[in-house]
Amino acid sequence: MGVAKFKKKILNYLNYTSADLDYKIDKKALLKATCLSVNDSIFEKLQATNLNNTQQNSRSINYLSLEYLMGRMLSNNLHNMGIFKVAQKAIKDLGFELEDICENGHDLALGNGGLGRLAACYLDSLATLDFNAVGYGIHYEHGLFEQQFHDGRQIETPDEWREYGNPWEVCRPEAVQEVALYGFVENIAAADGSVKKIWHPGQIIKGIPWDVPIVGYNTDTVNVLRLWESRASSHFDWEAFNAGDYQDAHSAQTQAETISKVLYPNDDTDAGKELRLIQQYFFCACSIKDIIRRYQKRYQNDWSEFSNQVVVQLNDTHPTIAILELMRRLIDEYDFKWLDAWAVCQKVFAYTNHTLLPEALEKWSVQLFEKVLPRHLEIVYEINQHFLNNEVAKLWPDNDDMRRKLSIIEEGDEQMLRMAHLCVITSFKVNGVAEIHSSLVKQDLFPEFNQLWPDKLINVTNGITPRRWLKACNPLLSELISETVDGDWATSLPLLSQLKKQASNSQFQQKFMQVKRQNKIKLTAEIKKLTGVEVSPDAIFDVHIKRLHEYKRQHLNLLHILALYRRLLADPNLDMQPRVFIFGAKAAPGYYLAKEIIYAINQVAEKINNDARINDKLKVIFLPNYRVSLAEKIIPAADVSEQISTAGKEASGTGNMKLSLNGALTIGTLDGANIEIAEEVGEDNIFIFGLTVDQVKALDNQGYNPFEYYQNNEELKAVLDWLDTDYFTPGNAGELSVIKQSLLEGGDPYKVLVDFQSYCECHQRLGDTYKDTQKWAEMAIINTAMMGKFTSDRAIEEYAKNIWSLKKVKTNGDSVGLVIDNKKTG
Ligand code: 26Q
Repeated sequence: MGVAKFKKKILNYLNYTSADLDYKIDKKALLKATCLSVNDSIFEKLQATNLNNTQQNSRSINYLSLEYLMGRMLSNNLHNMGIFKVAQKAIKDLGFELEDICENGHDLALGNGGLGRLAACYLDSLATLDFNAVGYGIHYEHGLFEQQFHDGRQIETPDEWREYGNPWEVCRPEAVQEVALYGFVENIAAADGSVKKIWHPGQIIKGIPWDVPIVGYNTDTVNVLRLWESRASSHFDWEAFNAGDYQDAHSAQTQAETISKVLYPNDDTDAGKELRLIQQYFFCACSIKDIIRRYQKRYQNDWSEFSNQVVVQLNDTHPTIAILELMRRLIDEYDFKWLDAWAVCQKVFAYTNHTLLPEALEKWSVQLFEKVLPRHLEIVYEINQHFLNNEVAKLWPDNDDMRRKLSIIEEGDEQMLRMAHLCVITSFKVNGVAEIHSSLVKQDLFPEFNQLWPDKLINVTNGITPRRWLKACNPLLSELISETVDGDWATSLPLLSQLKKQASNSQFQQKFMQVKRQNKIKLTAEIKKLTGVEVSPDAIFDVHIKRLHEYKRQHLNLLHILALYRRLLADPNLDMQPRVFIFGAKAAPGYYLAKEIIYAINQVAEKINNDARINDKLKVIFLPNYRVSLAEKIIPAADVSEQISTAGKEASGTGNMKLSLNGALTIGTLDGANIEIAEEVGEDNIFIFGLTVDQVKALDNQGYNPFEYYQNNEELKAVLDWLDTDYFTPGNAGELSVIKQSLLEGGDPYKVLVDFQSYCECHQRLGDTYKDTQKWAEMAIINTAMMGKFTSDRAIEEYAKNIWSLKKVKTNGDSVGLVIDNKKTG
């Protein structure tokens, strides 16, 4: 498409859709018109992809995830459609900058953090690699809360992402589903002695599908992300209304619509809530119904092809109920024998584990489950009996300990369903998300399951899409790379290794660092805009961006900042490279200590940023409302990437990959994907510190006394004691003491004090290295050059080959623009 044609389209939409009465173009209207202009071509490709999948009868992967962190869509869709430059010129002709227009877009923030963003990257790769894939999720009315700081404290406000409509979604009334809840199960004895189960639900909810097109990069494939919104099944209770009972008429509707109202923040205190269970079931039931609907369009009631046509990936245990729902539908509605239904499920489901933290492993009270999903609980019992009596009894006969340990039902004061056990028992493959994580899943989390089924547990190291995380977010670096590297690195990221031979070339080093400097200058302006603080692009930009959690140890970073500050106060002429520490993090609303850590960082920032004595050598910036679109601004400008979780706690991390790809050097522990990043870039090009997984385990076994570290390290003691004073909270001594307490009396569960010394020394080395600008440039270039492994394309190819047995479906360009018989498409 040419510039003139695109411009004409935009103007058309402005006239006919926005009917701009002021006769002047407003940025929001221009954004909408631009989105609609590219949507024309996107939907054409979407239809063609659909038709093609039907014609080729291709097997599909159904990605089930309660979370998708898509971010903004316009710039990525333009890049993937190959019309970014065209749009840029067209918008310029209209007197605007495309970048400016994109800034008016709202993030699609239907997720919490890593797991949700991973799902979004995987959808991008699935479309780019021409796989027949559907993403299923929930159309939350409010995504992740927006974060503001009031007097340094986090305040949450609702995310209103659809306030002005969302141009990237289309409602699909033809695929509406109904979902049952509550009620009771009736047993009807048949003549042959079998028992027919009939579930009499207490409530019916409607699921409305909204489709978001997922555009592949440089290909004709456009897949779909299908998001379910809940509604009351009959729109309004007119009988009640006419009888004057307005409240009753409304309440059923309100209750039903509550289900998809809000995304749960990942918060342990929220686990176990009835609404969350209903949300999960609503989502699973709609998605399974839709998968069956699509299958039956092709095969009607012939079920023999189901497991050849359908594979379902469970993104963590959150969609586990899909297993029970498919069992229920096959047995109760399609008259499958129990073992036949089970055989289908075992071929269809695969499960990705994202955590080893015991408190994050999902459990549901049996009592609650029985109330909401009585029939599904019966199915759990039956699966468990088969499993214990056949599989467990075979390997460990008469072993009650083992039965207790592996059972889906955990005994105790309250019986609980262990969702991960159900997932592992059913799934044909279970994967962890980085080498170290997957081996810990085998060794520590599920050793007995690994003994039972030695080939079931595997690894697929996470990946990120280079389209969003380099091409779109860092145009200057992308340009430099494209000048230097042969081939399309955006689809073949390992091509970046060609940069390695430029790493010691001083001319290239200068260009590379010039790009970094430009990006830093840009971020400097953003920092000023968002916080009012001025920072210098000559300082080291040290970035710590991720959800706030004790295991991610933002407070270790804070203690080191306090140590630097103290040293500067003692000697304002200290030979230290100026540093700007940049944080971005949301804390779950109910996570008390995480919120206190945010407060502490903000208070320390306030003090340090206004302290004239230290000559601007240290600045601390906490950017509010961290989200995908903010990450896209921070990452290209980062010199240093903080990846400092306690070894063994971070399953993979993906921010580590994004930062390194954009030429930041990692300071990190040997945890998650950091280990594989170190392998790729070489240990000379990364700053590693701290305990290893084995050392953490040894310390846990022998018992650890944080007071010893406190007493034996003068600097550590001083910075911890500082938290008890009112130095950072004038007039309110002790406001920051909770952090110290958690590290001393609280037992320091994440070994912050143990790693403090080694972290400080590592930062010292890092600072010394930065002084050698050539050396630093060389290391940064090597980081970008060696990130090829971490493209989500590689990860998706591994899933397709090792788990899904999925072949690519090249869309036949001819079918684009055909008049399509809708009955034949899925
Ligand atoms: C649980 C109960 C109730 C409500 C919400 C939740 C909930 C929601 C989201 C629990 C966990 C999550 C998200 C977890 C997550 O993001 N895990 C991260 O996944 C990334 C992708 O694999 C990894 O890189 C990170 O290491 C891992 O922490």
